[in-house]
Amino acid sequence: MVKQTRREFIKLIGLTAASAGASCLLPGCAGAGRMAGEQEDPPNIIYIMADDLGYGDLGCYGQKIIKTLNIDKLAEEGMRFTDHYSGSTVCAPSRCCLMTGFHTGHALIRGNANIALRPSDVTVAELLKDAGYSTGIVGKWGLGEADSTGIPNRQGFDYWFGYLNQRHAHNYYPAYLWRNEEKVELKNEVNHVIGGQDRTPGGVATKRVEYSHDLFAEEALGFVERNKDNPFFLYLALTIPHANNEAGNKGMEVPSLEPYADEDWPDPQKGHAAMITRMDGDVGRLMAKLKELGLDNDTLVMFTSDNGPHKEGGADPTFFNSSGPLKSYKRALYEGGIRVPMIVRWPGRIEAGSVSDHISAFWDFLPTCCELVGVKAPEGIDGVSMVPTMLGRPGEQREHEYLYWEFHEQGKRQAVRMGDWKGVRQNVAKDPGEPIELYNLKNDIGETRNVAARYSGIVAKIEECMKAAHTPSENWPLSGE
Ligand SMILES: [Ca+2]
Repeated sequence: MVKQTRREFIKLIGLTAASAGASCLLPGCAGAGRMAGEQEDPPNIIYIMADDLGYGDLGCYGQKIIKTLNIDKLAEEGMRFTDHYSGSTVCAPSRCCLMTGFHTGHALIRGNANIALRPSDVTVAELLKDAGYSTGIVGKWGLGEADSTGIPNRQGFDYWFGYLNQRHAHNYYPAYLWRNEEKVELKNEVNHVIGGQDRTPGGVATKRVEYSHDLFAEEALGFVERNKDNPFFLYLALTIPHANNEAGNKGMEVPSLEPYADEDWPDPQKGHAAMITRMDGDVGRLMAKLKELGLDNDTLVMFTSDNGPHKEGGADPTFFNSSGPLKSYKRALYEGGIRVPMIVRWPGRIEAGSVSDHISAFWDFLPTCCELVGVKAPEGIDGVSMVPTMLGRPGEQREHEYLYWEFHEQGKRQAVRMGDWKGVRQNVAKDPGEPIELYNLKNDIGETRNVAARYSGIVAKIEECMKAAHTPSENWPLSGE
């Protein structure tokens, strides 16, 4: 599609939305709060996702030591969700849920395996591209290797820069990255380590010149600059503060430990904090760029993380209380593995300093984008648009009956969040009838008291949800399939 100016685009979307009868932000839509006849602009959308950043790693979520002033400012100027969940407790499935609007009981990719998105998979980027948006992704993809049907350019993105492969993305000083379908050589030199299920290279640099995160920060600014005159969607899939798993306990690679170099902490903890503060500074630069280009009021910015904090590369999630009040960390289906920060900012439209306990998840992003731009979301997805909550109309918000996760490592796990209740089942591979642990998050957010014995009716309901939510998949069998 030819790029449109903002004015042409708004005209087009007005027609599309009216003819599709989709819910939208246009005049006549309930509670839009604008004068009749006043045109409403669908926003640019910037979705920033950190990698393995914990629920407790940001100041606005209770972090006391690591400095995140710019991200905290996003929350001061926007809305903070207390009960938002990632798609999964590890990278690839989380990203698949985000892109396609399905939870891991229905998604194509339900674990960290080398599976490519298919041409038939409908991504949020394709929907936004069809709606006239210029679409870009910078950072880490993980949903298809070079030449496969899964690469970003074949899944709705006009522009792509970063790592296709997740193991490749462990190393922050890679020898190359991808720009669209072209391999871009970098000045780093790397001892490649081939390994893992997908036999792809990770590695540790022997010559460190270009830090990939810094390239991503520049690429993000460049993409916004190039698209300042047309509607755009930028998916900024940042790679820090993940560890370089191939670098042992030196895995928290960052060019400088500032502003924590002189702290009396172990180096991996300095690295963890320095990565987060570095990322925070780049979020600040991106926000400044939006202001400089006059796009501040036209742009919805979202910030989140793809799963809970890790205990890799020498990092210790207890050191900074990276999970906050939540139990456990990455790879668990306890809250610490899957509940993540979610901040949304759109000046003039989202109430500054607001907080929502709406229960939501990564698979809600696709239908949220659809509602924002006034196109119909695909039938049968698991996501529910968060737009009513974001725009201050909580009475119109459709609630999830429940959220569901399944995880195919460490004996296989399932979990359900249903209102205040949380059910977790471990060791599903051993026995699909393993007893379900039950927690009441309202008075036990740390999942410390299993109350399954007292509420057998709730446990039975959660068990039904676990059955109903899982569609068998040859790549992702649960026990007995
Ligand atoms: Ca991750």
